[in-house]
Amino acid sequence: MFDDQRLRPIHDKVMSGERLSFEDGVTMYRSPDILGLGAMANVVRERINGNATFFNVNRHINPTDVCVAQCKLCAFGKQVRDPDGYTMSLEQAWEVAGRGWTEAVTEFHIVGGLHPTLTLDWYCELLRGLKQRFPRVHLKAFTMVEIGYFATRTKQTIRQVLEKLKEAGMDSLPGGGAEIFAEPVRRIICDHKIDGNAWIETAREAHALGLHSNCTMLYGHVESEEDRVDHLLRLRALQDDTKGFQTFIPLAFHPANTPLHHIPPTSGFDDIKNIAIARLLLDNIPHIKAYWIMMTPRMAQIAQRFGSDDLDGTVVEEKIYHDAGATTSQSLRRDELERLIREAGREPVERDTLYRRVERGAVPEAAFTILV
Ligand code: V47
Repeated sequence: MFDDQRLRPIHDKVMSGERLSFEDGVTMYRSPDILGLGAMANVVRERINGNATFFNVNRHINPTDVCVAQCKLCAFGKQVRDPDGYTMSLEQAWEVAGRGWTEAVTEFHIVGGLHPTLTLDWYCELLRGLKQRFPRVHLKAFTMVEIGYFATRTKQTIRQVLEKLKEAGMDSLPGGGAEIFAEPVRRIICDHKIDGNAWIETAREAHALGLHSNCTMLYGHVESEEDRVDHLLRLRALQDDTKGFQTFIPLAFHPANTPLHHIPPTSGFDDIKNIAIARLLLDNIPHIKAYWIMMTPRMAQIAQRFGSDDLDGTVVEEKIYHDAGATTSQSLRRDELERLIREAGREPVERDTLYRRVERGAVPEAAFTILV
């Protein structure tokens, strides 16, 4: 089964359910045996999620791309005085949310730049207005980085900010902004962002308030294999404490239009390896998402046999990856997602943000039921 004999002891551990170590992680990243890694990851994926591949019907909303952080990894954030930058009014954001309301969206995914003047009250009002207009839609809003920024700007604690946003309608948090926790790497790719410890501690606070979140890792820039494993194991350690992460999403760095444009894009080989290794190391996080916008639908489909059990959703409008040169479409219909999943031999399962099954009626665009 293995081209690379170094994977044998890892295989024995995986089969007996033993936790993998830091050294195992580095060995896997250094191994070219993508089929061996994929076979092991597939065993774990089927153990946890059977034959299901999950997707959801969601819409992204990015209220502003104006950002004081100016991370080198990013092509989305615009400087305060950049004429190309935009900031929606509350009415515009609510209007955008309703655009293309043909698939009975179950989730709004809301993230934006670190804006210099928008207030926490403005963000609370944004959420309240969305809940008023779309009461059944789950609001997955604001990365740990945005939460940290709101706290600094308003001189409140992380907990106070989270409580206010939760009260206004925030249901959970997306996984962005984690990048790579190792400080020397962070100094190069995102030096003005909160540090790795602050990201972890903000997630801990959110989980303690009963808010679930996702988590991510940005790979394929200046990080080492050790940095990747360190990042994954720090996520795993937090999950041991809180059980608050729902899904992990490995994110391939897209260099176009960023100050790091000289870095070559990741290969399909590395993208698939990251899915498989995440599935093997993150034994306590239930889902591994192959974000089709980032990987392309073709690779996200292949990933369903290499450890992933989720494709993300319909998305509708995507800016962060498309500003950085993504050539994927901006949206997929429900039936297109289902076809990709079926062709991979998996059972398509529409989920809500909390991974409860969603049932559609005779007119799927009109109504849905969340099965508890
Ligand atoms: O935090 C920014 C990354 C993230 C680039 O939680 C870039 O369900 C590659 O977190 N190249 C945002 N990546 C996306 C994200 C996400 C996406 C889908 C689902 C979920 C979820 C979360 O994208 C950022 C950053 O890590 N990013 N710029 C770039 N040039």
